[in-house]
Amino acid sequence: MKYRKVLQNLFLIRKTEELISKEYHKNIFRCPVHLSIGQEAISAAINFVFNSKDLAVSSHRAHAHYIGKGGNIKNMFAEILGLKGCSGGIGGSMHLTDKSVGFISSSAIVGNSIPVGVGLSLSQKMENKKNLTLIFFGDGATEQGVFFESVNFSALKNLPTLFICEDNKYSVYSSLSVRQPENRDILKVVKKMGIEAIEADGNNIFQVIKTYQKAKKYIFSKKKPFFIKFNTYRYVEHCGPYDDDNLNYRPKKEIKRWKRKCPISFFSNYLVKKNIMKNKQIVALEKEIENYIHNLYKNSKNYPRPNFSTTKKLIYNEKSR
Ligand SMILES: Cc1ncc(C[n+]2csc(CCOP(=O)(O)OP(=O)(O)O)c2C)c(N)n1
Ligand SMILES: [Mg+2]
Repeated sequence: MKYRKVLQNLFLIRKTEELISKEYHKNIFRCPVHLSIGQEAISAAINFVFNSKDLAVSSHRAHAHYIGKGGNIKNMFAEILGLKGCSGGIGGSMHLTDKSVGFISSSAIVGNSIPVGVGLSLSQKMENKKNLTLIFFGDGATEQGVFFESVNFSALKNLPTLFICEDNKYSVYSSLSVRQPENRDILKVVKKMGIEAIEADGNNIFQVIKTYQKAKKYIFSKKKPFFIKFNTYRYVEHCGPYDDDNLNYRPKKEIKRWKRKCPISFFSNYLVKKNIMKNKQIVALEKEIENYIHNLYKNSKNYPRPNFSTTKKLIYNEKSR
């Protein structure tokens, strides 16, 4: 394993999100942001197993997936600033795209991108491609009707779909216990619908990589879809850059427990313990990436504004068919 590269990927996501968090109060971003601080390992592992021809779609919490898939971070900053970034400046944080690395789209409507991902995997199967589609969504999205239609269709047609549920235990302020009957296990539900499903520790990047490898092997050898549930936790508020621990919808003990399981501390401690990297080297790499991200952000401010007179062309209507 390329340890330094793994740590680099983790820092790329954390430092981008921290910068957005620090800058948010200036009111220069033209959209709300949903940060993945605490959930980085699931995205940082992507390019160790999948390549740019494997496609991906995501949800409202898309920055980490976009970066993990290799998306251009400068273009993403520009997009969030309302400039002509990765989605032409008309999408914002929740509608990211970078076709060059196979990151097709993300969507603000919970569950909305799941059938799009299944459609992409259908096209991969029809064109005999040796690639698959990664669909990232939250635990809340598994309560949408379209999730079940998508799982059913993918199972029925034996598509190369990898469903990736980031179970951070909450949908906005609601925990699983107030949303679903006790003991409903999404893995059992999905398995009964005909899809192999496993869960793993989403904060342990070794487990994440291993689980992705297992899923990929299964999808190509059995020619069937696969479902992963990664257990994880977000550290800041549902939408926005601050913590909202004062609202008390999450027990203090629970927050503390998950903060001790920080994916970056976990991996850094491993590297130090095994004498792979010294603490000093880790701190230096962190600083290097922080500066790198800062420069990308600075340069993204020079992008032009979108030309709104052309946006009409982008609206779907009968004539644009
Ligand atoms: C169809 C729909 N219903 C409700 C919302 C409001 N909403 C935005 S994010 C969200 C929570 C989704 O939770 P989850 O899928 O677990 O993702 P997480 O935010 O935890 O990453 C909700 C209810 C929405 N955007 N779309
Ligand atoms: Mg959630």
